[in-house]
Amino acid sequence: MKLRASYGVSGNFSIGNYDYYASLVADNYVVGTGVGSVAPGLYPSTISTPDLGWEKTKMTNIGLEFGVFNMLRLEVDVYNSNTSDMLLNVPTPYLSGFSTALQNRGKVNNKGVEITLSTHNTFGDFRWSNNFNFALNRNKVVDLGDVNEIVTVNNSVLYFVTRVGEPIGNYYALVTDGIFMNQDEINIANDPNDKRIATVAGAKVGDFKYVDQNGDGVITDDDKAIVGNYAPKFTYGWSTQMGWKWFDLSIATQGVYGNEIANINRRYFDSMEGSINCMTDALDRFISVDNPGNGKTVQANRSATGKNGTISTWHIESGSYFRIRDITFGVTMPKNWMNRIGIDKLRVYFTAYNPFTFTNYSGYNPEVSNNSNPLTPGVDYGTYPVAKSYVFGLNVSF
Ligand SMILES: [Ca+2]
Repeated sequence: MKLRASYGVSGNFSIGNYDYYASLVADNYVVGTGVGSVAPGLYPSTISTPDLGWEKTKMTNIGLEFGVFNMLRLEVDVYNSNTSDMLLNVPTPYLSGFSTALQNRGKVNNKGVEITLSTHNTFGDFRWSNNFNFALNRNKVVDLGDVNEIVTVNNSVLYFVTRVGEPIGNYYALVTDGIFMNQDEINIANDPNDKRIATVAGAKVGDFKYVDQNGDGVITDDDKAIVGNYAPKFTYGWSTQMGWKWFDLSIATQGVYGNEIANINRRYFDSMEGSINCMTDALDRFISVDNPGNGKTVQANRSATGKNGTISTWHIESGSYFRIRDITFGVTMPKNWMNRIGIDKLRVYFTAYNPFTFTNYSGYNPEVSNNSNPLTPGVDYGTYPVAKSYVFGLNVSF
């Protein structure tokens, strides 16, 4: 058994080279009178940040290692880290001529646990080893300089908020509250003296109702709330290797639990506007007062009314999954048989890569494309599916 502890300061300089300079991009400009003439010119494409520096992370780590002969080994690491001068692409006022600027801004705390357990056992002819890993991380924004929150927009429709006291990069959207089931509900919503149901401008029976976060009786942009984050509650993995006489089998798996994905593909697949093919969610849609579907899915409408087209919890999904990365089954021919035909070793194997993924996520792949901007993670706007592949192989040595 071994106990270790460490403390250190590290820098992250994932600033591109010369990012503090304003860079110029070639463009044409019209000069002269009348229609003028086109002259080649340059315009600044990024804002200059002359005092841009490294991120600094101070990390404390305590680790425990525990082993029982060669059969079992357990490692537990607990860490607490504080990053200051974070490198963030922060939105800037449009009158500066730029939408974002790379700045050193704020402090964030990360704490977490990493556990690995490995076992190696032999029972007669049977060999078996396992590897388990588990990791949990929590991040929390401690300070953002002179503001309390940074709101960032992605693809012009999806909002994120990074707020002091919360994790980095939360989805920031309206929260749906079922649908308007009948005209009475619409009338209540449109009555300014009746706050039981908040007004959704232009909404008809069969459209979304929303939670009125600020209680003013009207659904507006101010009713956006934190509705999820791409950072998982924990990640885990298990791999195993087994061997018995001539046979070997190995399996590697991996999982993520407790995160959310902003599946903004649903703006098209699940809009019920019929501009492209819909998901099977359309089967549960509101059809009429007597046939309201599951009460959560809006009516089909060639052009959405109310706020059906606005990003809301309708577009946010659980991103938890468990994936079998690969399975390999092999057979090694008995040596004495092979030697008779002049072969030293012959192994036949079959491998399946990514054969199974268990998830409720409706998109192609819950490992969605990550933007380079840490303030806007977890956006699925057409993530490529992972390929399944099956390989038959033969290892021969003479
Ligand atoms: Ca409101």
